[in-house]
Amino acid sequence: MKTLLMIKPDAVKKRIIGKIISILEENGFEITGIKMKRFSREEAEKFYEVHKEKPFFSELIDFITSDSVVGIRIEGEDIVKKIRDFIGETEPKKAREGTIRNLFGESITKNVVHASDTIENAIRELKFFFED
Ligand code: 3AN
Repeated sequence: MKTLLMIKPDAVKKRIIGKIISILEENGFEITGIKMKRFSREEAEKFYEVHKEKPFFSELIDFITSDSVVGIRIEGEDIVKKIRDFIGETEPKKAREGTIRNLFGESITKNVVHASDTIENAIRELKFFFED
């Protein structure tokens, strides 16, 4: 099974890409792909299309296109759920201690990383970064 963890622009600006990758490796996660890119507005709107009716949608698109992002493919058993648990809750203040969002997140928008929430979304989201 595969999932996508995406490092967001706030983390790229803070120069903690390496730190996040180290934390994943130190915790035994198997990284099988890494790609940095900058989303166009159109692509970002497609990536986050499930949120298009939400009041925060334009803020989310402005933020995610404000700098590059890094797509990380991680493989393993039950990996979608394991990575979701590992990043912590959307709101960093509520995220469990030691999770990536708890350690580095500033706000509900600037929350460092995204991770696919279902197997179907993982397949869909990985295509924004990787061909196979
Ligand atoms: P998660 O990334 O934990 O699955 P979702 O799917 O609820 O969270 O939200 C998608 C993204 O939209 C989040 N990563 C977050 O940055 C942003 N977001 C969610 N809720 C809000 C909100 N109330 N205000 C601003 N941005 C939000």
